[in-house]
Order: sequence, then C-alpha cells, then structure tokens
Amino acid sequence: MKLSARLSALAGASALVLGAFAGAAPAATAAPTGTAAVTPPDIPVANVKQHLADLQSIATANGGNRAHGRSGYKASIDFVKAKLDAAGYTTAIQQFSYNGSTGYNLIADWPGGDPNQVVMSGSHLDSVTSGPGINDNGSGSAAILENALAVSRAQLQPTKHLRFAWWGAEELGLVGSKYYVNNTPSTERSKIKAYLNFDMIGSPNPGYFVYDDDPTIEQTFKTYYAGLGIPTEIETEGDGRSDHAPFKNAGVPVGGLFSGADYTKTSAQAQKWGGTAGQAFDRCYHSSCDTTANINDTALDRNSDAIAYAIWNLSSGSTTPPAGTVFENTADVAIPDNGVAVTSSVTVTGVSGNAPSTLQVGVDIVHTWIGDLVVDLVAPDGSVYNLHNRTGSGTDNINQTYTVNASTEVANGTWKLRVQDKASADTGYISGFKLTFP
Ligand code: DTR
Ligand code: CA
Ligand code: ZN
Ligand code: ZN
Repeated sequence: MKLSARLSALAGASALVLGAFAGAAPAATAAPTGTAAVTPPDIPVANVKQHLADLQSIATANGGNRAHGRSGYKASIDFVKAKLDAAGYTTAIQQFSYNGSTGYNLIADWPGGDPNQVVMSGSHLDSVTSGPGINDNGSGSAAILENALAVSRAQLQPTKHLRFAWWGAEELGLVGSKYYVNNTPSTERSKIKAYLNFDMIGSPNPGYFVYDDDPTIEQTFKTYYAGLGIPTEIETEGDGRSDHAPFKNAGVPVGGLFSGADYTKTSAQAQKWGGTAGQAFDRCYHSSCDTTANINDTALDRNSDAIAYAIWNLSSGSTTPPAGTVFENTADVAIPDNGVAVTSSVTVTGVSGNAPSTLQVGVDIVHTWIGDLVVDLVAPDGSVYNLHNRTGSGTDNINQTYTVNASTEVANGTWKLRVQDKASADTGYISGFKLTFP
C-alpha cells in the first residue's frame, strides 16, 4: 500500500512545514503567515561517515571508548568543537560533575536569527564504557555536526535562531542534558521553540521511527519520509529514554528520529523497511562491536537528510498548514462485482481544527459502466458524504475531484473512500484516493 502525504504542485520539489509548535508551555507562535518552504541541501553521508571514522579513531586511541569521565569523551568534545569554531559558530563548553568526574556539554550557536525563537538540535556524544559508541551515539552526533557545517557552508540566514548541542553523560541518566535544562533560566528555556533529538539514527538493521511528541515536529519528519515513500512508525520504546526528556519535562516542544536499539524487528517491519526480522535493530547496542562497521549507510543518509529538512524548514518561520497539503493513497483496491463495499483510506495528521468547507476529494476509479457504483466519502467519525450514486450508466471510469463541505468534521483522523458495485457484470478497482486541504 503506498500511502503518502504529498505536497501540492505549488510546493514542487520543496516541502512545506505545518502548524505552530504545540508544547506543554504556552507556545508563542511565530509569524502567522505560512512562508514558502526552503529546500535544504543534501547532507553528504560520506562526510557523516568521516566524522564517525574520526570518532572511532578517538576511541581507539583512548582505551576503546568515549565514555563520561574518560579521556575519549573529552577528545570527542574537542574534535567537534574545533570543527564548529572553524565554521563560524559561537561555541561554549558547559562543565558539570558526575560520579566524581568532570562532564562536558558543547553548545554551538549559529549567529543570527530571532533570539526569541530558537530551533535546537541535540545528540549525546558519550558512549558506554564497553565500546566506541559509533551508532550510540556517534551517529546522531555526526549527523548534527554535518548539518551544522552545511548551515555554515550555505551561510544560512534563517528566521529563527539555530543552536546545536552535544551532551555528556547521557548513558548515565541524561545527566548532561538535565544539567543544561536545569541551569537554563526559564525565560531562556521558553525561547526554545523546538528541541530535536537524535540518538541512534544509523542502526545496522534499521527502523524508521519518529518521536510522537510535538505534532508539528512529528509531521515535519513524517512529511519528509512520505516524500521518499518510506513509511515511519511512532517511537514507542518509551518516553524519557534520551535527551529530549528533560526538555519535554520543562515544556519545550520536542521531536526526533530513531533507528532502533535492542528491540527486535518484526516481520511486518522487515517487510516495509527491509532488513532482518527477528533480529535486533542494533545487535551491538552498548557493546564493544558498536564500531564504524555497525552502521547502515542508507539509514544514516536518510536521517541526516531528514534532519536538514527539519532544521531548514522549522527555522524558516512557516507556521500554518500551507495550501495544498495532500494526503493520498494510490494502492489499487479491487471492487467485488455486485458485492460488498470496499474502502481506500488516508490518515490525516498535523492539520489543526476542522476540515474546510471546500475539501477537495480526488477519486480515481477504473470501472466499466459506472452506473453500477455507489461512492461515498466517510469521515473519521463515520459521517457519510455521498459522491456518486449509480449515475453515469454505461460511462467507464470515475476520475474526478469532488468539493465537499466537511467543515463540521475534525480534520485529523482516518478518512475512507467507500465504493460498492451494486449490479453484476461490470468490474473494476479503486486506483487512487486523495484529500487536498486548500
Ligand atoms: N537510551 C538510549 C537508546 C534508546 C533506547 N530507546 C530509545 C528511544 C529513543 C531514543 C533513544 C533510545 C541510549 O542508550 O543512549
Ligand atoms: Ca544525503
Ligand atoms: Zn546508549
Ligand atoms: Zn544513545
């Protein structure tokens, strides 16, 4: 089944971003007008892999790990900081103590943008003591480093202010990110309109999971992956398992991506994502084998590009669902001759409020003698809007866009196109079902 939340022709190759952030704190929305999307550059996965190779070398030269309190961690911080300083970032190292050792957070600000609207991306840079931590979490650290360097290469001047962070001592209990949140005044914290977390995004048997926290951030990532035709799942390994938790607890809108850790990939997941069912997403989780060989390049590449898409768009100031947001299902559904009704469905997400009075319903049915057919739009709450009722007799095929006043229906939810063939001899199938929010 090919489900995709595609964008209108208006958007062309670029993609648009939805809504204002809805965090626990009263979200101060940005400018109310949706602005045209910006198309981020491709993030070269070769560059990300080079950062991973460098982190691997650091671990190898420092007892095999990059853990809190060990020389390999401070060397990792110094490595990342040097690249950011050279790229024009304003960097700061925040020290803290834990378990008798000094810990370090690295904070990097890209000069410019509205200081009252900060879009922040973070990854923990520490590993466990048992290994070099290349997927966990060199992958997230390297991906946001390369995104920060891409911002510099582009000399991006976003509406909102960009901040990046590499956390210490996550593996000991989110220690570095908690320290940052607890030591940032609430007046400064409330300026953070989005915190994006990336912890394990290159798992060797990857899944494509999106955090289901702030709906705008969630939709941003989902729209990116829908544009690639790659289905995503909600990250359900439980809140609080990475550095977004302290931000979420403080009321900051959060989101992120995850490719899976020690949980096992199901056969259904293997069917849609590839890889090996019955095997962990990352068999080297927290092990010495979490080396540069423990990375799936495709997942690392896709997630690095998804990060760029989110950073470029969430900082560009677009805040309202743009015209032409499309939700489409192009899977073929056979219509039984003179038989039971069948349906094609789309799940609308990220559209706040009710559907419009001019909801565009695209119907593509391949069928001889359409006088046999009854075609209905069924709203998420079960309300039925008849589109076609056995008219058209000998005409073949329905390929039409209907305008439906759906203003009493909540937009988000699963909408169905229901088709029944009520007479024998002619047959066909649903070829496509599309909802366009004008
Ligand atoms: N706790 C993280 C790995 C991890 C496990 N589940 C999730 C969910 C979302 C992000 C990260 C994780 C660690 O070991 O660093
Ligand atoms: Ca790429
Ligand atoms: Zn870990
Ligand atoms: Zn981690």
